[in-house]
Amino acid sequence: MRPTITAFECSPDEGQGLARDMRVRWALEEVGQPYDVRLLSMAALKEPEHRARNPFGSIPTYEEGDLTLFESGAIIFHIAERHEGLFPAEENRRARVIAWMFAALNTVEPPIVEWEMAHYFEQDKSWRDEHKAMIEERVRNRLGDLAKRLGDDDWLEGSFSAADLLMVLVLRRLDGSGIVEEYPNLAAYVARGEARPAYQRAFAAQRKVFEVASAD
Ligand code: GTB
Repeated sequence: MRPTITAFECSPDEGQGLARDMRVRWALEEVGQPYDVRLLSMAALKEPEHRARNPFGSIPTYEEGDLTLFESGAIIFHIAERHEGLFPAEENRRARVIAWMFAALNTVEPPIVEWEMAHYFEQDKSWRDEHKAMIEERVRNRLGDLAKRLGDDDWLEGSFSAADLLMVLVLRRLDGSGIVEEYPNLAAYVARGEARPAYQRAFAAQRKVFEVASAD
């Protein structure tokens, strides 16, 4: 059954693929599953109709028959379970991929989100520089550990998996900061993810939404 996902009608990232619908688009492209997109305004996100899909009034969501899911991690997990290509067949490797999915969302992403908040919303605060430096140290701690573990490997667990999909997009949230570039193997890892044809298709699809919206 063809799923429907939700995305911003007018994404604040202006087509850079930083909003979390990109995770779902990329996963669906990796497994070759066509999908429909329901575009929502910021106001529509908070309407009861959307809150029935996601109690927090956020994107992305995923509807497939009588199943409605929210939380990008849960959606990627669902797609990976039901299609070939994002989870390894071997049980222990699959368990380790799942651990890395949690690591991307629970261990690496939180300080990066904090960095974004400080970068975008604390510009006028007197304590901004001190706070930003503290957060950057936390981000560098995580990235340093991740870089050591990845080493010269292409992907986190042998071949490309749902874990890499999430980790690459989490790292992309630092685009423009120069921090990922301090770890050449991580920068190459992100570039490898971005070079995948499925990533390119997903990126082009979300970019098109921005181009159509800005042509209006
Ligand atoms: N934990 C949830 C998940 O993983 O699905 C988080 C969902 C979430 O925060 N969604 C954001 C949202 O809907 C969009 S992705 N926000 C609107 C709201 O809640 O009212 C976060 C995001 C937004 C914009 C940019 N950007 O412009 O660069 C990047 C990331």
